[in-house]
Parts: sequence; C-alpha cells; structure tokens
Amino acid sequence: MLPRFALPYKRRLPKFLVNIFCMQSKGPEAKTVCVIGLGYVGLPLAVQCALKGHVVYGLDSDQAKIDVINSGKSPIDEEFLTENLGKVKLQATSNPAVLKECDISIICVPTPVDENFYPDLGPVKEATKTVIANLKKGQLVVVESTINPGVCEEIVEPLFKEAGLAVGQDYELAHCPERINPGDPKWNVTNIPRVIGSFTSRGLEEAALFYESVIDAPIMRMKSIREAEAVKIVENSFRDVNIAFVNELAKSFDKLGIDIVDVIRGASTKPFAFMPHFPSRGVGGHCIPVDPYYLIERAKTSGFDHEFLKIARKVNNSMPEYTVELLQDTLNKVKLPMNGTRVALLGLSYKDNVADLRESPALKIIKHLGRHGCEVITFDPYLLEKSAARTLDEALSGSAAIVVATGHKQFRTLDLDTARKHGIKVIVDGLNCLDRAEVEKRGILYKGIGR
Ligand code: SAJ
Repeated sequence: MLPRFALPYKRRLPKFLVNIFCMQSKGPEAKTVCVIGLGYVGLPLAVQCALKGHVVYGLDSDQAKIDVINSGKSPIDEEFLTENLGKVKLQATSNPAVLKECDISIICVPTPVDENFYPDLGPVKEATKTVIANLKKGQLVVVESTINPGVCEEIVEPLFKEAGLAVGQDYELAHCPERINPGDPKWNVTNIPRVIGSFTSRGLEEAALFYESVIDAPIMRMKSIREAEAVKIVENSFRDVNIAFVNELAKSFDKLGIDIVDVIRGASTKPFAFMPHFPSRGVGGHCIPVDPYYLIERAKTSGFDHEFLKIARKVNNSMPEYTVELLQDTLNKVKLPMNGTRVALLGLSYKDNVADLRESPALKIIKHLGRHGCEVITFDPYLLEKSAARTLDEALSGSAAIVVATGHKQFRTLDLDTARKHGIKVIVDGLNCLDRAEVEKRGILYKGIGR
C-alpha cells in the first residue's frame, strides 16, 4: 500500500488508514523533543508537547527564564501557559547537550529585522549550528521561526552540509511556521491549524505525524519547504497591506470629513468578499511590520521588486507621525502649542491588553512628540515598569492632551469626567476606541484616525 503522502492530494488515504500504515512502520509513540527558544512561540509549544505525552526539553540562553520555568511558573503572561506549565514535566536548560538525546529539535528563535529593515537571520543560524554540534543521527529538525522562502534550502541545509551531514540520511529538515497570536482568548497552540513543508517525503510525514500528535487541528502538507516558508510571509503581508489600505483611506477621509470606521462597518455588512481591518496610530509587533521585509529583500535578490508591499510598509510606518500631526492640528484649535504642552500618552504596548513593546508605534509617537517639544507622561497598566506615571490619574494630572496609543480595556472605558476635571482639552484617539460624542459632550476636542 502506497503511503499517504505518495498519493495525489485528492486520493490520499483517510487519516485512520495512514495511522494503521504508520503504526506498522513506526507507532505514534512518545518522542524526545527539544524546543530551542522559550519565548511566546517556543514555550507554549514545549508545554503542549509535554501535555501530549512527549518528553520535552526547553533550550534557552536566559538562565533567569530557565529557573522560572523549572519552578513551574511562566515568564510569559499567557493564559494557556499559566494554566498548564505547572502541570507538565518540562526540563528547561541552557545545556545544548540535551539535543543528543532528542528525536526532534524545533527552532523557535526570533527573526527580527535590523534598523534598515533588513532580515536578521543570526539567531536562526546560531540555533542551527547548536543543533548540528549536538545532532542525534536521524533527528527531525523543524524550523518554526518565520523565515523567507529559500532560507531552509539556502542557509539552513548548507550549514548541515558543511558539517558533512546529508538531509534525508543523517537528519530530516522541515518548516512549520509558527502561528501564535499573543493575547488571543480563542486561538492558541493547541487549536491553530498548521502547514508543513520538508526536503523529503519521509521528513514531511514524520513532521506531519508529530504535529498531528501535538495539535488538535488540521496539519496541511505543502508541496515543498519553500511553499511552507511562503505561507507565513503571505498571511502576514496580507494583513499588513490591508491595514495600510485603511490607513491610507483614513488620511483621505480626514480631509473629506468622512468617518472611516463607520464606512468600514458599513462595508462589513457585505456577507462576502470583504474582510474588515481598522486604521490606527501604526502597526507594531513581531510579525506584521517585519515579515513583509523578508519577502521584499529575498525577492530583490532574485530580481523582483515588491513595490506594493513597500508602499504598504511606507503607509503603515507613517502613521505614528501622522498621529502626532493630528495632535498638533487639534491643539491649534484650542490655541495650545505643542512646545511645552504636557501630553498623557496612554499605552506603550503594540497590541491591546498585552505587555509587548516590540516595534510598538507608541515608542515612535514618543519620539515625534519629543521633537515637537511636548512634555510626555506615559502610562501603560501592562508595562508599569516602563511607564512614567504609576497611575492613570497621575498621567492625566497637569496634562492638556491625551494620545491613546494602545487599545487596552482600561483606556476604552476611560472616565471622561475625570479627564475633564484634570483639564484635558484634547484627545487624539490612536485606536479609534473612544466614543467621540461622549468626549465632545465634556467639552473636550476629539480627533480619531480617519474620524
Ligand atoms: N492593527 C491595526 N489595524 C488592524 C489590526 C491590527 O492597526 O486592523 C495593528 C495593531 O494595533 C498592532 C499591529 O497592527 O500594532 C499588529 O496587530 P495584530 O493584531 O496583527 O497582532 P500580532 O502582531 O500579534 O499578529 C498576530 C499574527 N499572528 C501570527 O503571525 C502567527 C497575525 O498573523 C494575526 O493575524 C494577528 O496576530 C491577529 O489576527 O490577531
């Protein structure tokens, strides 16, 4: 009987027959797994692997984080982790020798961009070298870090080859792009579908069977590792360009006096072929503002110029400064200069209700406010250690203006009477999360992004 992956896609055997076939050759017994990088991607994956009965090591360079994890606590404020980490026997360590015992190693290290927005694959290369130096023969190596199409074939596999290791013989190599969505109450590592690509059909099947043993959601086998690499870049570039689309509309509608949020809500009544995105003070995080650059730079080396992706990045990167321009225009209406005016910046995190500063637009807004001579007092309840004010009241006291830079629930329910009592004259709502009419009822001037 032909194994499932050898059959044309449409005629593949049902999963239960595949399992019977695979059980004859290699049962879905527990694997010894090493997850490299215990961040917001690696740690949930390590815990889930352990919950599903695998023997799991977590490899990280941060000893403090290792100690917290080995004490059964989570260094990351995520519900899935705080609920489950204490239930599993996860051995966190900084000693890469554990890899020598592992059937599977999974690389979950960051893939940031540098100040010129050029992809930094340094962490992926270092993790690969660590795996090579401690490889167990026949190990399945999986890269989950977000990488551009071609990285596995052009960077990862050549490192193994240089060490005299042949893919498909000494080890298997697969790519399963991470899809963790920080702060999401519904989708987490247990139930998000995944895609997998590999160099060989055996590597593909080994990786797919492993992920099917860990994740309670469909695992799609891609035609190649390059297609699997492209999936994550495409899904996040899709989001970036759609956000850029509404950000450009917001700038246009600010001049036309049209409420963009009302229009998007109206367009959303169309039951097909429309997917709402919303304008804001900018696009932050570890994925959306970063991933498109991976494709832009890699395609450039192959002679293709992603003009559209670059324009979208330019539009989204312009939003922090645009937000500060809106503040300047609105302060002018109440005859207040930017220079010397105290501004309460509410929110530092890039995303609602999480504590995460990566690529946060709030940090760019602070820089632009400083250039205009504003006195900025920051407050983020999720990042108190990074905030200038200890409380919201302290931030509002003495301030003439508010800029909402994160849509934390505490800001969405801002007590506007208190704001007025503190003498707030202007609110620029960078997340369009306040009720304009309620703000104006208190005699406070309101300006949103595109409304
Ligand atoms: N943003 C907007 N307008 C929108 C949506 C987001 O301005 O309509 C801004 C946010 O304020 C934030 C940034 O974009 O600063 C990114 O927001 P995000 O909701 O995309 O959050 P992320 O960065 O956590 O993206 C993750 C991604 N998940 C993975 O890469 C695995 C992304 O693919 C998801 O679509 C996204 O979560 C999600 O849907 O929440």
